[in-house]
Amino acid sequence: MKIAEYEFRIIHLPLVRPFRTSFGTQTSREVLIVKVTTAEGVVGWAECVAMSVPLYSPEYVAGCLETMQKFLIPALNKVGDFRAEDVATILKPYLGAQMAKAALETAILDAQLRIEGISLAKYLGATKTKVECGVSVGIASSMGALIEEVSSYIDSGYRRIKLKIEPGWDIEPVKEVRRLWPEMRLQVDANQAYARSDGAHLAKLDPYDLLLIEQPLDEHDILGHAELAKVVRTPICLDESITSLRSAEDALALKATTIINVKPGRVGGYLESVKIHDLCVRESIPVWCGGMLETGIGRAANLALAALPGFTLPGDTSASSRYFKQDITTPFEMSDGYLEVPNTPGIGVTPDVDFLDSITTSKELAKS
Ligand code: SMG
Ligand code: MG
Repeated sequence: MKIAEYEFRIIHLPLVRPFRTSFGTQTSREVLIVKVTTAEGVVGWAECVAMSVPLYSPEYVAGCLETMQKFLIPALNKVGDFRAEDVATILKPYLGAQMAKAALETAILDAQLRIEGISLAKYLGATKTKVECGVSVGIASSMGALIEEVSSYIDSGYRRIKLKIEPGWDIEPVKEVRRLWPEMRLQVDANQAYARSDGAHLAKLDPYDLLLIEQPLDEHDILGHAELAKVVRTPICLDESITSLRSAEDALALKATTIINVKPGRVGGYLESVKIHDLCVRESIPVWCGGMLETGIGRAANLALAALPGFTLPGDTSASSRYFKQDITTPFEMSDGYLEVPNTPGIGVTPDVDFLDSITTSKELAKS
C-alpha cells in the first residue's frame, strides 16, 4: 500500500467537566488527529493520545507532530510501499515515540482494513460485540461533589467506578464510595503519586475490596511495585510503566503487577496491544483497556481491542457524553452499561468533517 498524503490537525474540544488527577486538572482536550490518504484515494483516521503537556507521559501533542513530520513520515516515505504490519519495524530505529507511532500505524491500518473490507475488531481477534463500560472519576473538590458525580455515573449504567487518588485524597473517598455502593466494582488510580515508603498507608485500602490499585509509584520503579505488592493485598495494576510487550513481560516476571491496563497509544499501537493481550491470556493475567480521554476516533478503535477475549475487566471506555458535549464522530451511547463494538470496515467510524473544521486550530499536510 502506498500513502499519498498525511494530514495532521490539532483540534480543541472542551470537556463536559474538569478532570483532576494527581498531575493536574484538564478542562479541555487538545488532540492531534491524523488522516492518511492512499494512492488510490482511500482514507484512514487515527488520533494521537498524547496530552498537551508531558505530565502523564513524556510525549506531548506538539512533540508528537514534530516527531512524525521530521522523522517518522520520511522513514515511511523512504520505504514507499508497505503494509500496516510493517510500520512498527520501519519506525523502530526512532526511540520511544510510542504515541506518535501508534497514531500513524492506526491510521494506516484503518485505510488498509477499509480497502480489505475487514473491521478492526475482526482483524484484532475480537470475540465480543459489545463491551462493559467503566468510568474514571477525577479528584473531586469535596466528598459531596464526589458522591454526586459517582451517583450520576451509576445512574447512567456504568459497571465499574475508578477513583483518581493522591496523598490526602485516598482512603476517605474510597471508604465513602464503598459504604454507599457495597457491590459496585471499584478501583483506584494514583498516576505515580506515592513513594515506596507509602506501603503501610496504601494497605489501608485493603478492607474496601478494590479490583486494583493502578500505578501507585513512579513509572520506572518496577522493583518498588514488586515490593509494594508484598505489603498490600489489593492487586497492583501497572499503566504508565507498561510501554511495550517486553516491559509487560518483565513486570509480570518480577511480580510488580498482576493485572495490566493496555493503552494502545502507550505501547506503540494496536498490534503491540494484541501481543500484550496474548501474553496476559497465556499467563492468566486479567487485562483491561485504558482511556486517554479519546474522541470517537480513538474510542472506536479501543472498543475493537476491548472486545478481545482476555479483556475481562471493564475498561475506561466510557460513552461520548462522559467527555464531550459534541463528539467528532456519531456519539458512542451506552446501553445497559455496554458500548457496541463497531463492526464496519476499519475503525468503523469517520469524523464529522464540518465539525472537525470548526474546532481545528492548525492543519498541515505531508505528501510522499
Ligand atoms: O479516557 O476515560 C478516560 C480517562 C481514563 O483515567 C483515565 N486516564 O492514568 O488512566 C489514566 C488516565 C490518563 C489520562 S488522564 C488525563
Ligand atoms: Mg492510569
